[in-house]
Amino acid sequence: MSKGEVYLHGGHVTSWKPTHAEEVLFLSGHTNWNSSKAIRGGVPICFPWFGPKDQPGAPQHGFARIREWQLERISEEGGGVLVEVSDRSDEQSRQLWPFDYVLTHRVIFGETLKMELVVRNTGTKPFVFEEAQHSYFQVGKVQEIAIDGLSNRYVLNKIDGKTRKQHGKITFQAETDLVYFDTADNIAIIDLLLKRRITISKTNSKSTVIWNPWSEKARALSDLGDDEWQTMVCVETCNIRNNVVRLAPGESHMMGTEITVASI
Ligand code: TA6
Repeated sequence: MSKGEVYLHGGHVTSWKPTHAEEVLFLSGHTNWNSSKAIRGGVPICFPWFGPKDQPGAPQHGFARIREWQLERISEEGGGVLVEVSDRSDEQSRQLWPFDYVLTHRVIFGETLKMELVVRNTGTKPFVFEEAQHSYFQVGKVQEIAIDGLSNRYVLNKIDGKTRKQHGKITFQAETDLVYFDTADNIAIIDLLLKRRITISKTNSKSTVIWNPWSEKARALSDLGDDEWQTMVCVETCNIRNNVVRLAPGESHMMGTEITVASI
């Protein structure tokens, strides 16, 4: 049987272990289990913006990952277990973002991990938002993995601010913070040390972020162990920057990620 975990804090998936397989997601042993902080690892939900926002009191990556969500449903679905959680706008969210919404995260833990994030505009004004399933994956050693599926895409390197075209697979030799645009294809993490290939299949997601903080930045993060950066990589299903989403009143949008693991 597969196993998984989801927290109401942030509607956040922290673990998924398919039958006879090791944990697929990375979760920091130094996470701040504090209601005002995001969990470090698993799948933080970034909404309604991604990254920093130039507004007093606006948290990095939006507020969804530090709010308390509601449990809507737990049921069996297609041989797996569906857990559905939701977050809706209130006075506190409207102080930071003056719109009405319902966010639903539908997670199916089975032999694949399927996550659907649905944003619904429940107000009377149209809005524009960014979103991410900021997934952290457990890897053998980040210096020895390769990521396939983003070749020929335009990529913004947030470290030097330059945009270029990706040629071939991505490998890691230093701090990496890359935003790929117009990416619809499957992405694979090829991990020769753990002898597995993790495939990430996205729905209605046009951007993908690849992140590893490397040693210096990891030391500056109080909720990440000094060496933990070596066994994690983020491959994030997003709609950000040029790929923001617009919703008229009454409309909704679903962005999804399905993760599969195979031995190599
Ligand atoms: O997704 C990459 C990123 O935006 C990086 O720039 C990096 O700072 C990371 O997210 C983690 O952000 P956090 O707020 O969770 O520390």
